[in-house]
Amino acid sequence: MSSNVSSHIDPIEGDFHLTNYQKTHDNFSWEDAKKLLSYGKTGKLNAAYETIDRHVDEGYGEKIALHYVDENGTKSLTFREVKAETDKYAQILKENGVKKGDRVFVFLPKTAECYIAILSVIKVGAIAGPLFEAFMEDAIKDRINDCTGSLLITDHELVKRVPQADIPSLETILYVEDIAKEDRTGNHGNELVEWVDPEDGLIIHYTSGSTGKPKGVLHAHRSTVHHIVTGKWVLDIHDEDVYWCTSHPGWVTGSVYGLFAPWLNRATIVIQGGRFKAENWYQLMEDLKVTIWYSAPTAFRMLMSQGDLHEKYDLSSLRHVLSVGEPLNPEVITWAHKKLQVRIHDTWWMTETGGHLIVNLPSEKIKPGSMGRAFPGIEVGILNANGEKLPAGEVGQLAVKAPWPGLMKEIWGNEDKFKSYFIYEGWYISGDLAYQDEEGHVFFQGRSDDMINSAGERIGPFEVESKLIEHPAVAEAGVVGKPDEVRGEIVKAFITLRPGFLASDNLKEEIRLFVRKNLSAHAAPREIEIVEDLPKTKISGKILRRQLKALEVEKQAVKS
Ligand code: 6R9
Repeated sequence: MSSNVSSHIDPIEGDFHLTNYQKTHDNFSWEDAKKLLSYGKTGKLNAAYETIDRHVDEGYGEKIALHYVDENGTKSLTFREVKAETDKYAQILKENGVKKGDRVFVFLPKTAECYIAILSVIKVGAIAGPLFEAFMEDAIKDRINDCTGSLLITDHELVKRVPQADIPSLETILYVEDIAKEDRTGNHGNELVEWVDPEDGLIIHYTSGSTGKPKGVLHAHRSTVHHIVTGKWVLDIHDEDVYWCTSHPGWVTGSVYGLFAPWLNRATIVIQGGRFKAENWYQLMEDLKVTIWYSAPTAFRMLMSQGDLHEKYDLSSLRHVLSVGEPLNPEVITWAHKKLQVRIHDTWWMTETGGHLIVNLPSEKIKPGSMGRAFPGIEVGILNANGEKLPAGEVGQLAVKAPWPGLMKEIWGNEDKFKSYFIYEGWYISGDLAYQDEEGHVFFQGRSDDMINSAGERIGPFEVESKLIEHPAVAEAGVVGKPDEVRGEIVKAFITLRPGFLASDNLKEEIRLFVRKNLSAHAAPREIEIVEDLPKTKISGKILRRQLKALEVEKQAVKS
């Protein structure tokens, strides 16, 4: 298959203001990063130490580490204060018997405590399992059960969604409200730090594929090297920066580029609670003088739909903007360039890759429609079905030469799944389809499986289908991503009804709320269509999601 898609918009030249900045990072390699960390000195490291405590030891304790913003205003903490808090949490974890390698989950809204809790788990050598704040009972149960989590840090509100009786491994629940009341000073030097090997477990993120329940992608402490280097080169972090990543640490973007990468580079980060609201976002950037901003196409499209709202705000502090998670429309890049006077730098990576692999470096030209080029030291290949490299312009499987420092360590308890990413000798297969042009720019063309990407969030159709058929009215379900202007895709469910149930809007709404209540808001179908039959394969009777999806795409083509 040859591509006929090429960008109809002229490239935007590199930002030479940024080039000067970037010069200071040139030649900073994976090896140089190791030398900055205790890794290079002792062979051991601890990502929590490197992220926060190291800066205190190096004399930056009084620098602001975070601004936490909510409806009550802004609260700021220095690196010394964040260290003291993680020490306090770490002490409590140890008193509760947490040991190296234990899985400890954190289920909190986007607050300073959420970041502190994650770091404290890592500090004592345990594996952090951050959970997205919108998860409901089944999503939480499945994840903690899968890797037998023994302890959970949450609050008195969210705990109502934790079905404790169904999670036998969960021995202890700690509440941030109670920890806050404990009066202990947290200046502990380094004695709470568990020094670990680069291959030891750091964090586990659950992510969806097209079949089965979400998989636990386990990352190792060695990823720190990937985080610090891409934080410098791609995020372009410098000491004076105020950095804002809008993602919750329950998603890999929120942990790697919301917490690790900026703090490894000693940035002041912004943590904002609450949902998307254009006015609040612009106001926050003006008030805190945000200089680097990492968000997602859906958010940019929502801002773009607000017309000239941005004119009411002073956004002149912004110097570097990045995007991730879903295709970034050329129109959005042009809008931001004209109206906000910034270039949006797309980045491509996945939960499994642990860090950026395809990027638009600040000093290079951007081709709207392309995700960028391979990060220095990374080899990208577009492969055919035999695992052979295709020439420029041909669409194939987007693959990356393995390994690299941030690559996942394993899929929890599922070696077959892990191996399925490496079916061609030496390559990691992403599941995305793409082509590369003569200059190496990579153009995303879709997924090769049925995974849904709604507003940058990965949703596995199987998980939603399984939940749908738990509803008494639903006989069978096929779930697909329906193209959508703002969200990229929305979750659309085709269902057949059990005998005795009549199709109605009320029933559809009830079924939608059933998924929302038991699984999560983002996975609940925005559209449900009741059909007589679902298309199936003749031999095995599998539901043909591809056919359902083709129908949706056709319907939309007719409309437009
Ligand atoms: C970090 C993250 C990974 C999937 C990936 C691809 C899609 C990510 C993209 C993009 C187009 C980009 N994706 N970045 N699609 N342009 N710049 O998103 O991880 O949640 O695991 O999703 O997201 O399909 O395979 P994750």
